[in-house]
Amino acid sequence: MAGELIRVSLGSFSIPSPSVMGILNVTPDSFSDGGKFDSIELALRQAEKMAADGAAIIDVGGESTRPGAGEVSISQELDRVIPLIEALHKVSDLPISIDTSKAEVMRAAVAAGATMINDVLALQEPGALGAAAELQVAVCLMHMLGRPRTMQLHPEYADVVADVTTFLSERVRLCVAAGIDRSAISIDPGFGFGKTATHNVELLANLRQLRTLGLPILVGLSRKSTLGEITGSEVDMRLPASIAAAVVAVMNGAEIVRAHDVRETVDALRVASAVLEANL
Ligand code: 7PM
Repeated sequence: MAGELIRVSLGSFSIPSPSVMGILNVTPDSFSDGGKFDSIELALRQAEKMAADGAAIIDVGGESTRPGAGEVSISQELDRVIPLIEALHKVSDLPISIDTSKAEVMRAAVAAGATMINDVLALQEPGALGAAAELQVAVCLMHMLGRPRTMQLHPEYADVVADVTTFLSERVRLCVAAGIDRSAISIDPGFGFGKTATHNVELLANLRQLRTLGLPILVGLSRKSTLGEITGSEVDMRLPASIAAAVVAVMNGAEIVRAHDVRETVDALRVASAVLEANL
């Protein structure tokens, strides 16, 4: 039956494939800030629940990448995520990923216990590539067309699947040239980041093309607006659509699924995993 037959190794850790990366946001809008201690306690409790529910990685993010969002200062981002990573590292053995594009946040997060950098800008910010190479941790390189403030205005591609594959292939080449171990790199097509619903569906349908890079594929589809466009459901009613998308992604070759609803996603991926393993 569904075991954990397949594993994927990323930098210093290895996880079953498929696995769920649990989303732990520490932005002011995600927790009503009744003081720092309260928000850390709340986030820790949420992380413990995600671990119990079967998450393989906890992704800590303090920078809103919401379309149209403003920028977060370095000190704000450090204040939000570093105390939480320190606390989390003390109580949990799960790999901790830091969702950031800033070199200083990467350094501080790894010093606090993070072993993965999840960068929606694929290490293109000043100093980020060098920091990741020095830190020698796992990285996830994501594709984005444009920048959060404007990326959804009128995204256009010659061929979205080919364009995303070419971009990621080039970023992987630059990362390896900068000294990052190829075995530490995962790639992500960046659903919703400078893409229409049609682009996102085309990417999901053709995810296998990304496998030509020979690297683990991570996807984030949880509650995204494309799922709202397809189903007509508001963001808090998109769990069934998110699960369907996660299962399709895994059947099409994704090994890591970034999700808000860990227990439900883990359960769904057990079914996908059993089917995939039947063909081994
Ligand atoms: C508002 C809009 C808030 C969008 C948050 C988001 C991804 C990610 C995010 C992803 C990887 C969300 C996004 N999405 N990192 N960070 N892949 N690697 O829906 O798709 O969580 S933020």
